[in-house]
Amino acid sequence: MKPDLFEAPDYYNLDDLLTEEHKLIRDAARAWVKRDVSPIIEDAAQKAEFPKSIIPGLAEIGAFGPYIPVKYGGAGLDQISYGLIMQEIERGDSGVRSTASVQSSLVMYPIWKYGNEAQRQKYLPKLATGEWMGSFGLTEPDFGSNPAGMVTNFKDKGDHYLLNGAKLWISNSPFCDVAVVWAKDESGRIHGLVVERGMEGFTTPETHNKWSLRASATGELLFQDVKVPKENLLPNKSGLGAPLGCLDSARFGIAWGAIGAAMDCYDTALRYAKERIQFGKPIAAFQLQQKKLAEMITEITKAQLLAFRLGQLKNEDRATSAQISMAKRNNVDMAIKIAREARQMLGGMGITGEYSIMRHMMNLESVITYEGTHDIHLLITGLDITGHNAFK
Ligand code: TGC
Ligand code: FAD
Repeated sequence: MKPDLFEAPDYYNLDDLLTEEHKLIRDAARAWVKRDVSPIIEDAAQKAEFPKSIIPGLAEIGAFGPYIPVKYGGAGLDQISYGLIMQEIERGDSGVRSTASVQSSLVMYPIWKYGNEAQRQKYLPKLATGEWMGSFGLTEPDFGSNPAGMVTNFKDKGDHYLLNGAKLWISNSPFCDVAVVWAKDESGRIHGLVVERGMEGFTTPETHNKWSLRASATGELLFQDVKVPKENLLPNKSGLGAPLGCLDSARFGIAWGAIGAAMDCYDTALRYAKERIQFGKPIAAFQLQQKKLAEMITEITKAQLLAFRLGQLKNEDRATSAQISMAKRNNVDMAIKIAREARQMLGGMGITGEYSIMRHMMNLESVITYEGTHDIHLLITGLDITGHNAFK
């Protein structure tokens, strides 16, 4: 892979809106990605391996629980800092950002928000350092966009719960130490349970043959009569709103992360276009290529503004789920379109692993599907503005 020469576009001087702390956090994450992710990520993706060696680095830049209070091992930062960290990590690779999103928003967040003090003390500090890695089990083979239909369930057996079922498409599952699993009780109400590796009947087979997020490990969570101690149930929230609340936090991070992938594609294509000579001129001098680049920077700038404003609203605890959906949907769509255009600008070189663009493009096919598909987020906006539910 070519050396990482990334220069971040900031067409509307958005840095002026950031605090010094935001910039320090962002720049530290950016430098870490350049130093520790870029040199190894193409190889990891080609081999379809999650590069576990980067776990301590992710913890060091605050990517595990950026907004979780310091007393639980988190970084105690605001939501814009969280977004900036996700942006920089996904600039490197969406799969690496996935690992951080899951750990922070889908594992640490529910334990922090819905867990009791003993659960927070037990799990959060180890998750913050990466000593323990987590996964989040909501999706099932027959229930993806419609998680309310889940069939994974647990029965009260007096001194423990007995858990049965299967989760599919679970990021980090093959190596997770703990899994936050959503399952129905005997009355059909959804609860979160923390399942630990080593519990009898709990297995995590890996899903192979992915053309997307190849540097992220994806798998199943299988439960066959797993005895889960009663103290592992998250007591402070139940119902579908509990897992959906976690998704709000992760979708927010993705809205920022996708900007990183888009920035990397744009920056790579711009540099290439200035250097690549055809018909005696740099291809950057042709109108057709300028149209692509001009539209890319326009869309990136719009996405940055959307994410920044959403970050302000989230800091004030005023961001609605529908606002988060709009940003996730828009920004991932923006990134995937930029990746496709940027790939073409590199001609044949664009399909090789010498450049990051094709990897971003393939990764974004997952990002546009997980955490609510492109269609689902449109329907969330539709419901929000019309009051009519078009899901069912
Ligand atoms: P609905 O009747 O609308 O809602 C049920 C209850 O949930 C509440 N609620 C929310 N609460 C918090 N945040 C949200 N975003 C919420 N959306 C809804 C709602 O108020 C209600 O509460 P209550 O108290 O009245 O019961 O539910 P529905 O069954 O009609 O479904 C709505 C729909 C389709 C929007 C929802 O099911 C959905 O978002 N589906 C998409 C599923 C999804 O996103 N799955 C993601 C799995 S995790 C993942 O992909 C991780 S990828 C990780 C990575 O690698 O980065
Ligand atoms: P389906 O729900 O079957 O959807 C298929 C198609 O139908 C889509 O185009 C969808 O938009 C459309 N559709 C569905 N319902 C409607 C409707 N009402 N109206 C119109 N169109 C509709 N899940 C987890 O729980 N944890 C994870 O860590 C996790 N990580 C993932 C990692 C990867 C790499 C991938 C690919 C997925 C991951 N997921 C995870 C699962 C992800 O959230 C689901 O794939 C996603 O929610 C869609 O579900 P599905 O794949 O079953 O598609």
